[in-house]
This record gives sequence, C-alpha cells and structure tokens, in this order.
Amino acid sequence: RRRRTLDGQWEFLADPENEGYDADYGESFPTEVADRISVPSSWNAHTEYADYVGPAWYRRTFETGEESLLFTFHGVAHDATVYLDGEEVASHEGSYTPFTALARHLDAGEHELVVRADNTRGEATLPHDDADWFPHGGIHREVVAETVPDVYVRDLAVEYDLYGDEATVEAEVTLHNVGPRPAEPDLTVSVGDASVTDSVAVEGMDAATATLGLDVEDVDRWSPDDPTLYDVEARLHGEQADEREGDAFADDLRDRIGFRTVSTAGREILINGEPVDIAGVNRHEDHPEWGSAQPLRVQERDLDLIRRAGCNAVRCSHYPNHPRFLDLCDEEGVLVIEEIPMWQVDESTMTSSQERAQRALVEMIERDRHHPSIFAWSLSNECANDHPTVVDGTRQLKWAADGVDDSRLVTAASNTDFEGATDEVFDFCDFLSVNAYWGWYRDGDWDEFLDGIAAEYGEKPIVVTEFGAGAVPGERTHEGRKWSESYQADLLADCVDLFRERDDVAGFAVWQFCDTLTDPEAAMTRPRTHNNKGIVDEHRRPKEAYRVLRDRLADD
Ligand code: ADA
Repeated sequence: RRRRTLDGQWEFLADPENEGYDADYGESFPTEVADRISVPSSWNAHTEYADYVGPAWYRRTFETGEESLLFTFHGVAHDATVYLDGEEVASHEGSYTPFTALARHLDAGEHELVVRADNTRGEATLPHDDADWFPHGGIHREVVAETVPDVYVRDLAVEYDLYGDEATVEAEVTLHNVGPRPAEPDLTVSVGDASVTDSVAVEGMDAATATLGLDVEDVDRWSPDDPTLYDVEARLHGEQADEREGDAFADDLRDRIGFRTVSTAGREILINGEPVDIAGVNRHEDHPEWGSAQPLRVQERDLDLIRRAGCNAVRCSHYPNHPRFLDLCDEEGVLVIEEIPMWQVDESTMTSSQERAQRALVEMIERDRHHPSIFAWSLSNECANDHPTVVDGTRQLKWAADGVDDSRLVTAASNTDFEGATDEVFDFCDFLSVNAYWGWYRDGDWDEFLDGIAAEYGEKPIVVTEFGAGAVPGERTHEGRKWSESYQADLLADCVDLFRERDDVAGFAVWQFCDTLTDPEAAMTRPRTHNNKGIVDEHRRPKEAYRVLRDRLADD
C-alpha cells in the first residue's frame, strides 16, 4: 500500500476565545496571520504556546492523483475534528489512540486538510482536569495518508492457541468495498512462512469480515529472553470478475505478532508457563524538548536506560504509549502493562466519562492486540473502587476488554486500601496492582500493608505498580531529608529488597522512570512543576536512585 506522511509544518492558529476561524476571517483559513508549527509535536513544546490550553486550528494542503485516501491520525490531544476541503470527515476524543478518515475517489489536484484540536480537560474528559501530568496539546503523533483501492483491507485481528510448538491461528480480516459493485477478491493471510488463501465476497458499498485459520509449526515462542517475532500479512489479489479499470485486486495490511502465553498461578505471573518477576518502571511520554511527541531516538534511549537499570518491564502510565515504543518493547523482550487514562475517577467523573473510557479501552486493545510485550490491560488508576458506580462501571470495562481480547491479564491499579477502604474492583482483576507511598506521603509499614492486601483479596499475584519518593535533581543533605536524592535512593532500595523477599509479590514498577512536567495547578506541591519521582531527571540524567536500582537488579 502506498503511504505518504503528512508530517512537517502546518499552519497553526490558537483560538483562545473558541471563535472558530470563520467568525473573524470569513470563509477561508487566515493563512496570512497563521503561525507555522511542526507535526507531530506538542504545541506546548513551542515557547510561544508553552502554557496554551484551549482549542487551536491546523491547516495544510496536499496534492493527490485521482484516488481514495485513508488518513490515519495517530494521536491528537485531546479532542479533534478533521475537515477535508471544508467538510467534516472525522472527530475523535482522546489523545492516545488513533482514528481514521476515508476520502473516497478524490479528484486529482490540491486539497486542504484542517484539524481543530482542543486540549481543554474537564469532568468528562479522560484524563479529567485534576490529572497529575501536563496536558500536552496538538497533533502530537504522526499523520499518514494511504492510497487504497475500492476493495481494501480495513482491519486484521490475529488470535492463536498454542500447543507445545504448534499454533492454531485465527485471522479475522475485515474488507471494505467503497465501490458500487460487488467484489470477490482472493485473500491470503500469512504468518511467517505459513499461509492460507480464500475468496471473500463483499457487496458494493459494504464491508465483510472473513475468518481464516492456519497452523504454524515449529513455533519459536516470544519470551523476555528470546523475543521472536513473526510477520503477519493480509493480502488481496485475484482478478475482478467484470472488466474494469485496474482489473486486479491489490492491497495489503501488515503487522507483527509473537507467540506466547500469559497466565497466573497462585501468586505468580507466568509467561509461557514460567514465572517471571516483574521489575519495572512507570513511564510517561514527556521530555523538556519534545513534550509528549518523542522522536524514535528518545524512545530508544528511554528503553535502553530502563534495560540498563536491570528492569524487564514498563507500566505505560497512564495511557497507551506511542506504538513505536511498544514495537521496541516487543523487540527487546520488555513486558508491558498498558492502561487507559482513567485516573483517580470518582463517582461523578465515572458517570460523565464512562462512555469515553469504554471507547478508549476498545481503541487501545484494537490498536495494540498484536504486541506480545503487552501482558496486561489496566482498566484504571486509583479510582474510587469502593463506590458502587465506579465498581459497576469498571466491571463493564472488564467485560469490554474480554470481548475484544481474552488472551491477556486484566488489572486495575488501586490505592483504595491505602486509603483504608476495600477495593471491590480487585474481585475481577487477575492480579492486584497496588499503588502506595509509605515513607513518602505517609509513614507506615510496608510489610503490614502487604500482609493486609494478601489476606484480603485471596490467592492472586500482587504487583506494586507505584511506590517512590520525590527527589529534586542534585539535592543532597547529610541527613537524607525528603526531596534529596539519597532519601529517594534509600527508600527505593528498602522497598525493592522487601518486595523481592516476599513470595506473594510478583513484581513492582517504580514511580517513575523520569521526572515529568505536571499540571501547572500542582506547582505548589510539586517543586519545579515537575513530578520529581524519576530515577532519572527530565533530561534523563541519572539520580542516585538509578544506580541503587541498577545495583539491586544487577545480581539477577
Ligand atoms: C499517584 C498517581 C501518579 C502520581 C503519583 C504521585 O499514585 O497514580 O500518577 O501522581 O501518585 O507522584 O503522587
């Protein structure tokens, strides 16, 4: 499939009064007063718009032949509406999952794309307005246009069962026919060297889904130590039944998978039936130069530093990360927990954001279901899991997750017990993701706390998905006071030793990988307006905690 990028400089207009550009400038985009901004980027990574929160407009033109184009916006923060030649063609809520727009049978020549993006957060947005991370705005992930024929592969979802070194694969392929006439292309699905072909009938202006099965023999499993990946492809070919222009079908969709199983047994998490000790970090997509729009080099470096610290896992807190970062985790054998931005939702925000949450979850799983590195979907973070509205809403999310993919573990990160109440969401989680900050926000005994969790929620693995302490980079005190690097390092060392001694703790994820810009509203409790609990600072310079963690994990 021919793909072209629409990255580069776009015209840009902040719209603080939410007027829309028409109101002031008539019909056409006011190119003469517009700024230029690079795509992908967070507009907050540009000095002039560093603090800007609100709606803004993007515009660019592009040339095309006579063709149909499938546009994919990989991430627009937070809400977006897309116009092609003045017509609305797509709208989407949420920064971290992609959306598409199909432009059917475009005329040859120049066309105009306009995008309205809005990073305003509120009660109903996800994340909502209190979230502890900076609301980066704009088209912060790539925009791609693919040329598609009338009959094209819209979606490919691969599932498998593993029996020893044999896999039975089921590929569900959705075809769209945007032409008027019925069609019956041949569809070949291949996984590595194995393939199967069938013909699929699809009516004009309609869609059809076909499920093709094939067996893969001598499977090399994906594992953290040996992360083998297989190419998968759904390809259309064959002749059109009637004579028409371009008389053969031609389209393809490609991805990668890895064969492995994920399960739990008692207090253990198993990959391919083998217990793994999760040693991870939480990672936000944030960088002083790039904001949330990290180039490949930053992603590579982050993962390299995480690996060098001795970690084997990343919790993508608190939202679906850039798919390229997940590709790197697949290739490196790093285990991933992926989450939707359901952050500290209470009864009222649950009611207002339930539908968004469900869409975000399904979009995340549909985008990422082929990544073998992802072993768990996380439904939420630190929500009011003792409140019936929140519990019921989260249960529906669990059902939605199971409906799309039941091959992974499902969890939700909880601080409810930390607050002294019972977490009812844990009842339907495969493992218990526990966030607690004993020794930082409060004094308390970690062992006693974990004993309580272990006793209350039955025989499930416990992963301490957040713990840590803030350390302002460079801050040192002889007394090891709070906010010093040594206080943080000592606390992490003690926690890691304690978690690793306990049989009921299957692993941990340090809060957090790097210092990250936080919501300006939190400035008075977050020095430098950063969440300073990184083991490296925002420029990825190591703190004392980084070395301590590396020394602890090195002997594994
Ligand atoms: C919570 C939350 C994190 C971060 C952390 C902290 O546990 O899940 O996003 O805000 O607290 O640093 O206090």
